[in-house]
Amino acid sequence: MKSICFATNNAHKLEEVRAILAGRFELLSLNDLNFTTEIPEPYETIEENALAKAQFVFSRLQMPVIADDSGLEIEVLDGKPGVHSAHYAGTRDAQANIDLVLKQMKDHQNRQARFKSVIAYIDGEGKQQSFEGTVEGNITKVVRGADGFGYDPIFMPKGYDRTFAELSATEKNTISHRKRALENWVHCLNSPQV
Ligand code: ITT
Repeated sequence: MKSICFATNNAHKLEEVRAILAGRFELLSLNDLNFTTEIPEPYETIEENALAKAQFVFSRLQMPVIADDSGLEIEVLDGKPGVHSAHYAGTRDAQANIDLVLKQMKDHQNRQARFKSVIAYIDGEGKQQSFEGTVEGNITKVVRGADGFGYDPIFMPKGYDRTFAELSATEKNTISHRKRALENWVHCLNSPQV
């Protein structure tokens, strides 16, 4: 089975991606590879940061790498928190981030939002590609559910009456932005090269 490093320090992402890719790759975490250097995310777009994370790790480990950069884009907030999702309220505190979003959304009827994930892949030879996945939904007025991570308790995917935090991990991993981006990547890997 092909070994690939997943360049993330987010244990929830690691768990989700391991479940989504189960049986297809041996996914090595930064921890498995004793990689402890902090990975910079200097850019103002999700696309650029995904690639930057993969490049940073590839340049040091010289092995196939994937990285995920992701975020929640809310229509009436002009796409915020977006690339700043992880630290939106100033720290990595998920509850503080949620509280800030709910406060900013207090007077808005339009609750449309989407999660976006970009998976950057660098193969063993250094060839780079990126794959996007999105899931549309709405921001709830109150927090609902305890599973998942980040903004899951306030994101209700279109067609569901439960938030991501009320869905089982299997249900979330069937429809999520991360699943869709990974699916695009795997599809490309399996397609004959021209
Ligand atoms: P790594 O960079 O180490 O992968 P990170 O958490 O810093 O981990 P990002 O910079 O990509 O990752 O920030 C993504 C943030 O967007 C994440 O911390 C959550 O706040 C939010 N987010 C992304 N995907 C999410 C999901 O599936 N459910 C809930 N929140 C999510």
